[in-house]
Amino acid sequence: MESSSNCNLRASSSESRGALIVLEGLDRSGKTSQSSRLLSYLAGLGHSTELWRFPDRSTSVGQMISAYLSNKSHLDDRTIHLLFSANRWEKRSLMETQLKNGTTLVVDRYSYSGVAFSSAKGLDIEWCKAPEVGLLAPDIVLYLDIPPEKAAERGGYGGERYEQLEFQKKVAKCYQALCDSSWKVIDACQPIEDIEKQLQDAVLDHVMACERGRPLSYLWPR
Ligand code: Z5A
Ligand code: MG
Repeated sequence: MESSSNCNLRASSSESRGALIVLEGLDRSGKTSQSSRLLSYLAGLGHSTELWRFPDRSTSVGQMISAYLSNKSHLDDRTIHLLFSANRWEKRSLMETQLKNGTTLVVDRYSYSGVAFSSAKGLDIEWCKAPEVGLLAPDIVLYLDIPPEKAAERGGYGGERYEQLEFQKKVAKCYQALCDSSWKVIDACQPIEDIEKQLQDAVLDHVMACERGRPLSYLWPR
């Protein structure tokens, strides 16, 4: 019995898969720009790769989130938190399918945005993490680190709800509380091309390890 379950473990841990790569950071830290560049880089090396982003505004849950972010609707803080989480859960099984098919996913914002933005409003961090438990854990989190004042200087802070300097300062502190060994922190004040190169260097080992059969893991890793 024991030896057969060990065999199963070995079998499942040697299945090749794609890597789950997440980009996180404050508004205007460069996540979307760098996600596209990373996608092109990995695709150019011949890896099957897709670009994902959260919130995914194309779903009905995503449309409720979009209306909230653009101040067209008002929702209680816990309600919107759970909608952001639901928006990830509705994509979870597709995410697993794609990874198991060998596709690497470059994901622009994930559960860390969910927890950082909601806990910045004063919600308990453990309460914020709870609905994320069981989602797939990233193989690496690329955190684009920028002082909130510098991010604000990049312009483009427009109508969306969280695009305010004082709030972004609180979010930055909340992100710090989430940083663990799966994170690679990159100075996001550098030139775009320098950051791009550092991200490329950071992901390759993970992509290869996943191709060699690193098992999937789940939030939140200990
Ligand atoms: N949110 C949440 O509350 N809970 C959740 O669970 C999730 C999200 C998933 C959605 O934002 C909002 O939802 C977000 C968090 C919250 N609210 N806030 N704040 P979004 O992801 O849709 O936001 P966005 O419109 O994509 O903006 P962004 O993410 O803030 O920007 P970015 O992607 O990090 O930056 P960028 O678009 O790549 O670059 C911004 C500008 O800076 C642009 O002009 C670039 O050319 C420039 N840039 C980029 N890099 C550099 C460097 N290195 N130097 C100089 N200039 C640069
Ligand atoms: Mg973006």
